[in-house]
Formats: sequence, structure tokens, C-alpha cells
Amino acid sequence: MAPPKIVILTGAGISRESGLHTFRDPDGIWARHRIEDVATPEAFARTPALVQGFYNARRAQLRDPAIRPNAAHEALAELDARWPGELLLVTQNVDDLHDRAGSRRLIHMHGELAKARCLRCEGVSPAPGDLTPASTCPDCDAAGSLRPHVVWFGEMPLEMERIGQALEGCDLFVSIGTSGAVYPAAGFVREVRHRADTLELNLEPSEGSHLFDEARHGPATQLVPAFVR
Ligand code: BJW
Repeated sequence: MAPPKIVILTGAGISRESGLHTFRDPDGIWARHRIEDVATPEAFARTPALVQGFYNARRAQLRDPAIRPNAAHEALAELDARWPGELLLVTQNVDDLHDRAGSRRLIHMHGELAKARCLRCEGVSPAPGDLTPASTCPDCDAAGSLRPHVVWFGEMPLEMERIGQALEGCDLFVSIGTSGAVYPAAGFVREVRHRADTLELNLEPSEGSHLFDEARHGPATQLVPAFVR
């Protein structure tokens, strides 16, 4: 019999114990910044330097040697390496901790902090240390055309077709460290729950906890290795 097909969704909670803040916890990013100021296309059009500064600071934090993949990222990379069947890790996180841990079958549906996108040619390139409203695209040389390669509210998340196909065929859906507050990711469990097993691993019950067959609550560095091994 073929091994079960697995889709795993992760959110900011999986990177919390690596030292990165979540969004909606009391000490989270949205407690210090207004979404309308930093995470919409309108904010970027209005005050590009402010938005670039917000992402420059988070990019700099990611380069801090103290910020490293934790036991949860490592366990998922281990699962990816040894799982003989279909597996897709879909992360909402823009950090690169899954990549650094070694996960390969990975989609960053909300983009990547370490990359920039050109508004002119749409090329995606490594972000320079600091992006400014004057930064030049390395692909088309257009000046002032680079934006953070992240998905803001009102924008279409990335690779939705591939994610949709994986969800359609999956036998097990696991959601880790996400509040279930942001769509379309928050809706994945509803898409699969009538034909796949569903499991939530989160510090506390999420908004959609009741939709899962099983929910285990605690820190990701304990729950995820225990699930994988
Ligand atoms: C731990 C832990 C530990 C802590 N261990 N756990 C009304 C209804 C439905 C939809 C909408 C609506 N009105 C507007 C919308 C659409 C909107 C939306 O969902 N809004 C909601 C707020 C209602 N969505 C969009 O605009 C999206 N695009 C879209 O919908 O396009 C149209 C479309 C239509 C049809 C199909 C497909 C598309 C785009 C959303 C973009 C989100 N962008 C951000 C910013 C990215 C860049 C950046 O990083 O700055 O993405 S917002 C932010 O939230 C970020 C995250 O990826 C995302 C999700 O947050 P996450 O990861 O869940 O973090 P938290 O903080 O919320 O939760 C952390 C959890 O971890 C908590 O539960 C903790 O308890 C737990 N935790 N420590 C385990 N140690």
C-alpha cells in the first residue's frame, strides 16, 4: 500500500522558540505595528521607506547568528528526508528557518524575507541587506523598482495551484503554530477534513481547533519531534 500523502502547514508559532515573534500573540508584531501601515500594497504605495524599514529590520534579525532553526524545524526536515511518499510543507512564514533546517519539499506561500521582487520585470532576486525606495533591480536595472518579496493583505498568496493539488490528494493534513486567522491558509482544514485525517499542533487552541480530528497543545519544539518520531 502506498504511504499516506501528507500536507503540513506551518505558521509563526513554529519559529517562536527560535526567537522570532509571532503576529497575533500579546507580544506579537501586530501589537507594535499596524497592519495598515506596513503590510498592505496601499501602505507601500503611500510610505515605501517606512514599509522597507519594517522589513529591513526583520531581515537583519534573521541574519543574527542567535536565530537558528529549532527542534521543530529540524524534525520536519528529517521527515521530508525519510518520508517515501508524497509530502508538501506549506509555510506561511517569510523566515528561512525551514530552508536552513533542510526541508526541500517546501512552499513559502507568503513569500520570503530574504528576497526582493521587481515591480517592473517581476524578477525575484536575493534582497540586498537594506532595501530602499531607490534600490535597483539586478535583472532589469530599473531603479526604485524593488519591493519585499512578501504577500500583503489583499494580494494572492504564492503557488496556490500546487498547494490546491496537494490538498486535494492528501491523506493527512497537519497544521502547526498558526492561529488560523488568515485566509486562504485558515481554510485549508475545511477543504480536506471530509476525506483526510487532520491534526493541529499549537501552543493553544487556534480559531479553527474544533475543525481538526485531533488537536495537541504545547510548544512546537516538543510536539513536532514527538509527532515525527
Ligand atoms: C506556538 C508557539 C510555540 C506561539 N509553539 N505554537 C474575510 C473572510 C475571509 C478572508 C478575508 C476576509 N477579509 C479579508 C480577507 C482576506 C485576508 C484575510 O485573511 N484577512 C483576515 C485577517 C480575515 N487574506 C488575504 O488578504 C490573503 N490574500 C487573499 O486572500 O487573496 C485572495 C484569495 C482568494 C481566494 C484564494 C486565494 C487567495 C493574503 C494574506 C497575506 C498575509 N500576510 C502576512 C504578512 C506576510 C509578510 C510578513 O511577514 O510581514 O502573513 S499577515 C501574517 O499573518 C503573516 C502570517 O503568515 C499570517 C498568519 O499568521 P500566523 O502564522 O498564523 O501567526 P499568528 O501570530 O497569527 O499565530 C501564531 C500561532 O502560534 C498562535 O496560535 C500561537 O498560539 C502559536 N504559538 N508560540 C507552537 N512555541
